[in-house]
Amino acid sequence: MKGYYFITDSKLSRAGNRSDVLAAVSCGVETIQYRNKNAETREMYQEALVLAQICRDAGSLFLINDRLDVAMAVGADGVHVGQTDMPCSKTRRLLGRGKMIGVTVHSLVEALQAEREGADYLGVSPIYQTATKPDAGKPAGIRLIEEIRERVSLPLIAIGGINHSNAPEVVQAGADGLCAISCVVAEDDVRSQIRRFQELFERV
Ligand code: 3NM
Repeated sequence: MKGYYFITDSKLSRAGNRSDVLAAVSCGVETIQYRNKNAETREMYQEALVLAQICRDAGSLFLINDRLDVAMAVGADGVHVGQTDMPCSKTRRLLGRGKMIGVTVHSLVEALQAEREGADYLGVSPIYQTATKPDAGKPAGIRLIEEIRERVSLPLIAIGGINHSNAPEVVQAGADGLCAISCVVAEDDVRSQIRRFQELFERV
């Protein structure tokens, strides 16, 4: 797992999740995560069905944030869980070996635990201050990426307050990939915002 990683945000999106996901897959984004903290289950299921098909057609991985049930119902490629969601070890038992599990970590201790519990990749967060997730907690800075990089060989996806000016230091610190939400989906041209991040990975 490498490069720009896309997460939906229907509250911040100008064009809507479907349009954003179409833009992301047209840029060749490897992993798309459907995250929706506000929808009822039925709405989430129906939207996930549509997005899963778009990703399948494009050959992108489709993951769902937190909702293992929705992921299983739509045949997603896996789930992404946080520290207050279903534990990674349990998620693995429910989901099986063939699916992908990402775990958000805020410290080296959490990273080592997620690795032991069978995570496929780690979301390292929050790197910088972000208004997109009000409960994200205190920014860890790029030192957390360096610290985890030294001890863990899983792919690391950095998230939280990342933009075009701070992204280079995030990659330099050892992140395999990064996610930036507000500075992509809240802009007019989602594709060109994504391309700018992808070009960064092509350079390094
Ligand atoms: N998770 P932006 S921060 C979805 O810290 C998410 O776990 C975070 O949005 C975490 O790129 C975040 O606009 C939002 O800062 C990131």
